[in-house]
Amino acid sequence: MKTGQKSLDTRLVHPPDSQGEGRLLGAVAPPVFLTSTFVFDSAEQGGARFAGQEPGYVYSRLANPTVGLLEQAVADAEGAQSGLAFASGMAAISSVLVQLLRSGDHVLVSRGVYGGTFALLELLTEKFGIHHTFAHLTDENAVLQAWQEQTRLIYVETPVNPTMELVDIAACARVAHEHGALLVVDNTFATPVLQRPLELGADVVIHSATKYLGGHGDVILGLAAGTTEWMSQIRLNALKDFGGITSPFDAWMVLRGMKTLAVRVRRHTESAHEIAIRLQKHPQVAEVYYPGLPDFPQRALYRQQMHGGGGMVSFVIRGGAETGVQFMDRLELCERAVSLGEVHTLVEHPTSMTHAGVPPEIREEMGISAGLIRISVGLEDVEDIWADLEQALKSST
Ligand code: LCS
Repeated sequence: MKTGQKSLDTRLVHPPDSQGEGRLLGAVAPPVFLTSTFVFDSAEQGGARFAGQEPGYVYSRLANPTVGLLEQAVADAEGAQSGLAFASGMAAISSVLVQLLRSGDHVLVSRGVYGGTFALLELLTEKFGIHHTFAHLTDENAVLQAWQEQTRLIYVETPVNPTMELVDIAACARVAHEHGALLVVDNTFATPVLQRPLELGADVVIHSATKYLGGHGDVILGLAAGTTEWMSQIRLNALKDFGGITSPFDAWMVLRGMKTLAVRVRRHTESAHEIAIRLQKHPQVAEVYYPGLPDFPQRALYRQQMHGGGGMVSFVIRGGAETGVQFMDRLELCERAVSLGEVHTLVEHPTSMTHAGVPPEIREEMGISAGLIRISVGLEDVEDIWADLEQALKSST
């Protein structure tokens, strides 16, 4: 937090509004500008706006006031100069990567990313000759060892989905910058409440706002934040021309979600921590992956870059995939569903669901075993969540 700046909790409730557009007629909640285009007072004015000689709206694929409020909100939450909103987390990731990379470049990737990101990286390799390799980027040496001559960008998730391994953000930023490269961090799992990648040296931060930022399981949206220079380039090229923009209504939903982000993330974290501790003691559970646990293998890194373990817990059930499927089918309160970071507790099986498209040998290298179950701990009473998990674990012995 900068001196004199209000705390993140306060800023999430009162996000910046540089043009006063969120307070029209004194409305406490911002208007949803459901308009595709904007009228010019004169042809000359239209021409001046197209030429960038006069500020003002032109067309909602280029900019929209409601979407703009969300872009300001994410920039403020992440401590960035500017933000951008996209149709989905994948639209954000693909637009950022296409803008920052060119044919022949190499991308160094955390050992484990969301299945959709994995598929996108494969597509970039096959169609555009942008290569990538995965590595455990857990300290500076590991990053240096994995570095290649053509590496232009490091792309990481941390905690990694779904193994919860941490990537050393500051070390990645140092090595990338020493080589004139960039670091992009997908901060979906941790959120700016628990981790601030830009302050640790990252150049661009990305969110699937479908998850914690939206928070209620009712919207798909992606966000990016970074310097005004990078964000303007992405807006004027990848976002405008590929057209993966979000709707003003969806932007409004995420703006509303972000107001309660800090409170929700704290409660998600508290409950997930408790669930992780109880799972560790359960005889049906072989291993628990949760960064907030006192015996988490990367405890020092956790303390260095995170302010809480977050709401995601993964565990390995004894008996492999078959027991895992039985466990999932017996859940009564927790929902069998992919996605994460919302009010409902969601349970999924990465091998057959989110990471089914990742070849088995790579899945294995990523630490995704057949018995791995991922829980997105929701906002229900933790005792009710545990009672459901426990009864499902008991009957799957
Ligand atoms: N980044 C991360 C870390 C994700 O987990 C996801 C989606 C995305 C990006 C893509 O965002 P979207 O386009 O869906 O807004 N993760 C999902 C998951 O784990 N289950 O279902 C979707």
